[in-house]
Amino acid sequence: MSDAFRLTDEQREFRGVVRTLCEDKIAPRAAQIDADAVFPHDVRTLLAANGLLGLHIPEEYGGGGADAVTFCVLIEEVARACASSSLIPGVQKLGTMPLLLAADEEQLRRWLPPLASGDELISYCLSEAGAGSDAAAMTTRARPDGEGWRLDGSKMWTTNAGVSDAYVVMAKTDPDAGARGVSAFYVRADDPGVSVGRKEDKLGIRGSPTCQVHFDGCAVPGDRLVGRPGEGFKTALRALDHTRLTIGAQAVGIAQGALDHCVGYARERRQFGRPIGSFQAVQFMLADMAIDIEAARQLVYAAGASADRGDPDLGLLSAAAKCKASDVAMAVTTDAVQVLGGYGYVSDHPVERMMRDAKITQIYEGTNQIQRLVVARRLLGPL
Ligand code: COS
Repeated sequence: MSDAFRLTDEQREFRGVVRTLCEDKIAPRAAQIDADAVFPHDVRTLLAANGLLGLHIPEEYGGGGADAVTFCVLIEEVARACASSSLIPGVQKLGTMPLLLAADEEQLRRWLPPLASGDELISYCLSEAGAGSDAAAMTTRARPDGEGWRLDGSKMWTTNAGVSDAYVVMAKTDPDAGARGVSAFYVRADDPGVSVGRKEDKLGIRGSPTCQVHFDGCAVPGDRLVGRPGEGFKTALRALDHTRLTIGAQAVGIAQGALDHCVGYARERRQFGRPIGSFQAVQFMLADMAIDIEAARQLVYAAGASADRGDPDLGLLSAAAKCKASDVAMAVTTDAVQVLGGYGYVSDHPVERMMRDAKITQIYEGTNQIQRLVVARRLLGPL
């Protein structure tokens, strides 16, 4: 479909270039990446070489200086080919966002350039085994230690753990102060006391490693504190306001990939002497998929534009975009498997992988129940 939300000429041109790159170099790898369940270092190198791992980072720190809508276009196009691969730039933004929002100038000049070039990757550590939706219930501690801090605890569900060079870690500096007792830290993967734990065996996004990260008496210097003590929870949630819409873009990309495959299949596959696309039952399924994808895309771009304007209602729009687009992706990919019938259920076609990949978009960066909670709280205010 054409875009009612009018991308600029530059954004449309960018989309064309990225689409070609993804179709030529990433889509042919997607099935193998899923089957191997191994981080695709070749795709990381490809994205870095094309300046796509620091696209969102301001130019003064060596990045591409792209706006949020352009970043959505990138994620959508990579996810259309391979959802696992789209998490490489996606998580790079999630990990750098707390820095961009709260780090001081000296820290940004030190930490961002290797991330902008793609020489380094960074992950975001918020969730724990007992603190998922209730993120403020985290128990990871950071205690003052001489001039610096000492971190103890374990984080869970950390995307790209093990391949990342650095982690932004939310830890309690004042356990009695609830959400106001959390602080954010920049931790290097090779800092003493940091270790990567169990790698999860997942339903989808199997080429994107998800692991526990342990901090065992991990000593970091004082200048690793990001922002002020006690402001880490707000920094973490403000970062998610900027990146949940990115999950929306990923969901749109996965759904578009599934629809594109279905349309080709419906033209070719013949039953009862006719292409199955000539049956209204199939036509209406394809039409509904296209309508829902376009609606979700418009919401994602609207949230991106809200981020670019610095609107105060970004959190609401971002949560809405993530929630809507991920629900659409789950429905569209499930229908895509249905359109292909038995062929959709086996790995000869990509739609079963897309259906498995779509499921996580309803869960991570806040379950869709949490997204609805965020929207409802904005609607109702304090009760
Ligand atoms: N931006 C900045 N600050 C925010 C914020 C936002 N989007 N949302 C909340 N805050 C602030 C609040 O204003 C409050 O600060 P004050 O005490 O100074 O008023 C503080 O953060 C705590 O907020 P709140 O009381 O609403 O916290 P709750 O524990 O009730 O719940 C939710 C917050 C549930 C929204 C939050 O924990 C959440 O988003 N959970 C999901 C976590 C998540 O997405 N995890 C996935 C991680 S990536 S795999």
